[in-house]
Amino acid sequence: MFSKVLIANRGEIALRIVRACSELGVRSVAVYSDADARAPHVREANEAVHIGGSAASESYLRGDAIIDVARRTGAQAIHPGYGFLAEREWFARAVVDAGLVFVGPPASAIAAMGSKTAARTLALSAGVPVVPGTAEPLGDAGEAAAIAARFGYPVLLKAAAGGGGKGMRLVHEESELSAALESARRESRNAFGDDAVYVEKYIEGPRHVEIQVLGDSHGNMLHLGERECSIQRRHQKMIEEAPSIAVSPQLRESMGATAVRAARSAGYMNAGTCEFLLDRDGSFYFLEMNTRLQVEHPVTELVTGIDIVQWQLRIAAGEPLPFIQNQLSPNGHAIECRITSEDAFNNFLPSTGRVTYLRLPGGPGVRWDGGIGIGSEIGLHYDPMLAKLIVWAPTREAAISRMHRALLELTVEGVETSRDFHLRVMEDEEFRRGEIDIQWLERRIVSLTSVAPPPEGVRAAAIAAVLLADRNRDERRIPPGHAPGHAGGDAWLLAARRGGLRDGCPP
Ligand code: MV4
Repeated sequence: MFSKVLIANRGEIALRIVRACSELGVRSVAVYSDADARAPHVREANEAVHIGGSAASESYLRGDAIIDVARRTGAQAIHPGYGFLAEREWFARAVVDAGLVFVGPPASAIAAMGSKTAARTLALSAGVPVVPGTAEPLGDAGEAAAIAARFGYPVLLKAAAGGGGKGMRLVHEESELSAALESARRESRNAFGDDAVYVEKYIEGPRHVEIQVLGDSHGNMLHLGERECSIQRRHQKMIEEAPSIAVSPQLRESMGATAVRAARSAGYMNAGTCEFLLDRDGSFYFLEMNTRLQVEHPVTELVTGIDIVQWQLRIAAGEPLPFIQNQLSPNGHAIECRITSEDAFNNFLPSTGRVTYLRLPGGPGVRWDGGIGIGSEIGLHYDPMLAKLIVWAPTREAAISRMHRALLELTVEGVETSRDFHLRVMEDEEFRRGEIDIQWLERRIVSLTSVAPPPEGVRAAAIAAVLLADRNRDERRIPPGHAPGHAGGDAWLLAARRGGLRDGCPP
């Protein structure tokens, strides 16, 4: 195993990797920007090195500077987390060229899966089902119309360089096609510097189900089952769970074997994820492969008992996987809610400010993967995801109930968060029945976010009560773990509850 690893990331995922390193007896090196000088990932790592300004382009995207820090601190490997440099082929290559280990797939596998048309072609040749459509970029509108007529409308135009829904256009009939093609090209050119567009048959109301794979450097490749990721808004996932209620053991085996085949075809190694659309009739189609650790990896960890980040490090260090596929069936149910600094009741407007109060949930089956603390300044430089709240329980029903309870325990003051939105989803009857697909959230968002917040006076009084209770605690200066209960806070929360606030928590 390595003795020291550099973490080229920030926030909750940097902290998650620090924890994995710590448990493996590996020293961790954090890097940080101006804005993150006092961030939790900096405090928790064994060493931390400043790399530049607050803008990501001046810090977390400076691959050469980061590799330099790894050399100077004696780190043997770099873990990129997700986002930033995680899927940049040139970075993976530069790390290896510097004599270091990239904790992730080979640069060639990142490249192979980076182009959506190339990934489709690769999948097809490996016998992996893809949505009916073209593998080659479209020519003019006439050619597009001929192809679309062959598949039948509606069709979906997609950017070859794409991802995240950019450059994607739904076309219901031929009369809309040429305008849609033009605008898909324009958006794709602006976003990726490439206007190649291809066409697929549109799949109506599918689920987004993805398979986690793990491959070592000895030729072993396993899948860790699926994650249900249909609850998303504008291509940002909000809630994920494992397993999916739409996936039977037989379907899991089939999708899992398919994901492993897709990964092998790209020469994949380390942790990766194959995304599928799962149709209502049980057919599934490979969409793309994410060549990184994903935000939602914890739900898989909780149902398989496998620490994916630790295994990323072990695999990168050359260890073989000791599991066999039939040991890996999911146990119980896990749900993750992404806690973002967005005001769900105001069109998910990003919210900024300083975290003045933070009460974290706990108790049975609750996991908090966070990157904030009291005093954290939430700005606009980085992604609005502050933390992930993840729960495990024996059944889906119990997991939903547990998530609801944990969300009630969570209090974040100083910045708006998605907490109350998640509470509404956990209370939703359709969600509880598992009747979800990729359009579910768009359909339900108005009713989910139209619940009137309590009157401003009650809200202000409750916030004042919570802040006052917190200040009382600070002034007593009792070290954490030695406080005699939570009496002050409880009394105020009780008062707030009598004042008519839902469960005493400020909305
Ligand atoms: C699709 C689709 C329906 N039919 N392809 C969206 C992002 C990109 N990765 C692929 N996406 C989709 N491709 C066909 N042929 C619907 C989507 C889609 C979607 C997919 C996964 C998760 C959320 C989504 C939200 C809207 C559309």
